[in-house]
Amino acid sequence: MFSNKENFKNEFKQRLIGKTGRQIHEVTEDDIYAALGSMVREQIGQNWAATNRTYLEHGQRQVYYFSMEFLIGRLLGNNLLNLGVLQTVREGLGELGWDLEDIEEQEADAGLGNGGLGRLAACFLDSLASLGYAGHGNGIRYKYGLFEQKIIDGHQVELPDYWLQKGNVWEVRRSDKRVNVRFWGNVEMREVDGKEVFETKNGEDVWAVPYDVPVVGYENSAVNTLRLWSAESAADPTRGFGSPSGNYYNFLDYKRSVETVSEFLYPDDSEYAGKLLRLKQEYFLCSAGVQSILRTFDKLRLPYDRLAEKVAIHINDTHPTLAIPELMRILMDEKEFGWDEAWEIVTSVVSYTNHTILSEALETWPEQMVRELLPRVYMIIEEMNRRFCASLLEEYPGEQDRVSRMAIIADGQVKMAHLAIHGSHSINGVAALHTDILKKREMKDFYELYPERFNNKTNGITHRRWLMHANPSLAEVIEGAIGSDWKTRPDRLNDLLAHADDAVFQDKIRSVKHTNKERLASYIYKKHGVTVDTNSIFDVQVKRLHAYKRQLLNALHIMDLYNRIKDNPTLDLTPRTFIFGAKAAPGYYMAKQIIKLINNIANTVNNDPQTKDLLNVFFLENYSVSLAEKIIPAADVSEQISTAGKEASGTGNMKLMMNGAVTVGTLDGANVEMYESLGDEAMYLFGLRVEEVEKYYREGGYSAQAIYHEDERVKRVLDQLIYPGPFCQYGQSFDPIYHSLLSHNDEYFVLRDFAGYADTQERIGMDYRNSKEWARKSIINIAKSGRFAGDRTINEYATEIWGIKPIFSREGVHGTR
Ligand code: 26W
Repeated sequence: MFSNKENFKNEFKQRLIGKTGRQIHEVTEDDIYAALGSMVREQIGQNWAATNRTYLEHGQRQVYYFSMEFLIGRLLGNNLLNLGVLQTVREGLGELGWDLEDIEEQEADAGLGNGGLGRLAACFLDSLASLGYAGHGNGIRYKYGLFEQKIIDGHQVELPDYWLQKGNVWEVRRSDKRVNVRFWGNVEMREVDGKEVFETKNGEDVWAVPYDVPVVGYENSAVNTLRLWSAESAADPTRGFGSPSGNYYNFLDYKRSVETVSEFLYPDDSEYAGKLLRLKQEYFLCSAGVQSILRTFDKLRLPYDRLAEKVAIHINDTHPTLAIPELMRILMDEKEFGWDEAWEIVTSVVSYTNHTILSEALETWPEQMVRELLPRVYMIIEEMNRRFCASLLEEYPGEQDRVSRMAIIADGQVKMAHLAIHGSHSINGVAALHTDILKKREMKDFYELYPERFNNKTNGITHRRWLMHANPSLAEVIEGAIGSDWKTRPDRLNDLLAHADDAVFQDKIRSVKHTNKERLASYIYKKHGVTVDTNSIFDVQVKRLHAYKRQLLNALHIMDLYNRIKDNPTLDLTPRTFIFGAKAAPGYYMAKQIIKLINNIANTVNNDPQTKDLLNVFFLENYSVSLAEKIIPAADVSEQISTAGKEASGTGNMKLMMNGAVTVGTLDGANVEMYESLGDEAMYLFGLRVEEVEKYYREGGYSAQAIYHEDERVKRVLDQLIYPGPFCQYGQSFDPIYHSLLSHNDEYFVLRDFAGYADTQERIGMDYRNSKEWARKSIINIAKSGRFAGDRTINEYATEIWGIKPIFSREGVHGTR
């Protein structure tokens, strides 16, 4: 089909006409996308079946990555790239008069995630397949992904994201592999041959139906599986579905209520307690995932005490922790294992990654909710807790306090992190600093108990999507300089260092950046009707909106720049375009205020004749994977300015670095490791260090008020938050922001870091003018970014946590058994 351009064109035209019943000059871009997508899907299908067969015959351990989020974005371009047919298709379509990029735009983003954690899961799937590991995803097929964001009068408005509206060419529904998930009910105990046997009666049964999405490896013919579960009613309408009064309308109501389980993704609700439906979703994912893994294992005809040889389950944060008690349940209630043997199996199978230090984001569930919704699972958690606490008392005699701190159930809550740590053989943080903080602070007690379980795996991103696909012109220039080894060995990007001072190469890097900036500018023009100065510095902050990420610090600094220009219209400033992209959780009031503030600032500075040539601000609505792919290649400056100690890792920092942006950042998360590689010559550091932040928290030694009174610039911008300041259009006043900084003493040290940030930004503005030096910094960033490729991370997980080796390689399949 794709063997050469002519074959492709012929086959494609036939399909297009066959599929649409239209003549070639009548087809729409949608038709083209659908026809091309189905062709690619079919091509993948061949290798998919073969991969599954290979894994089964090979008999090696397979990894299942359990995650409530997979923020995949679009697949067409990525699949063409990994299949190695991108060039053929781009040229073929071109000759038929179509632009592949326009066709790609027809695909809806699979936005099944909030942010970093979900995108990490998607990057990991790409690396697993591309490195030839038997590693699959297990998630939920939400009918609605993360909301679509509209900005109306500067405010965020949320709309449902019905991403499946036009269908999804990549998925395959596998009704034959559906499994039953039971909620509610009551547990009955019987004795059989002197053994206690438990069964849940009168529960509500829900079918979990898998939709499989192929995950294509890069030019190695491996195709792994992302299995996404959808909830369907398991009731039989002819049987009154359990109740004698059941009738047709009841049935429809019931069906609808059951299907809400996989209806929508919860936007990060770290600010507010979760809901019953979220708990249902978590169990739904875990129970369906575990059952389906055991079915695959059954094909090997091995005893279950050998499960861990063949299966690894990795849980992405605590959201899928119920996999632990669920596997216990099945081993004990259905496979007749005793507690101790079952426990041994479970802990050898499961490993866990923590992604957050914010204590308000640590999951807990009301004990009663778990007991009612999942009665048998609750019994098992209770027993785990009983045994765990007893063993702790033995280990730490007399230390009742420590035992209560560590308990899995305490104060009427089930603590998911405690359950996850106790039930796993490996616990990892996502950057060196983060893992350190977990060991020393957040999980200190557990680290003392299980030191050997703790380890670090610094995050990484797939260079295939974020460099080769998102920034093809950069990839080409890199290839021109160092060849193409880096495509399969991203650490080889390091070879670019030899070219950092080469004036011709610097020119090429600069010109690629400029082209990307023009591409983004034309997107902004289409969206906002505004022209952007592509010679200005493109300064980018794109990420979830959260107080600790400090978009507010960026915003206050822009206000200050505005003031300085107004005071001195001939101020010697390098023109800058500040670009923001961010979604706020719908119930997160302060985050939404900050979005409104940024939009008001944009309104003021973009329209003031004195500032508009020096200062522009754009808040690009609906930040998503596909928008990131447009913004990131165009960035000159990358804003990574979280309060030290708060950002577990960050991954946007890595994507921007890989695309040649220079970071202004704090020593937080993976920035610390970036700085290790880059030093002061290629990265701009500012702000409090973790130790200083911690000291302030311990000693209450920080006074936001004092800074407000001492620093005139700070005082001025804060006062401008209040009506009738220059950013208070339509009578808007930002009192809540003002008070969070002054009355509530600025929890995230925005004011404390303001001066350092402003000075650093001033230096950046000056340094940017030296275009040779700037290009050099940019090249060093690209060169050193190989360390942050997901391939490195996945190799570490594979050898140090999962104990697996690659099965596929570009040369073929590695030896069996
Ligand atoms: C309980 C519901 C919930 C769901 C999602 C709470 C919090 C979330 C977050 C959005 C989790 C998240 O995305 N964390 C991020 O994970 C990245 C990958 O490891 C890290 O790079 C980021 O620092 C971390 O914030």
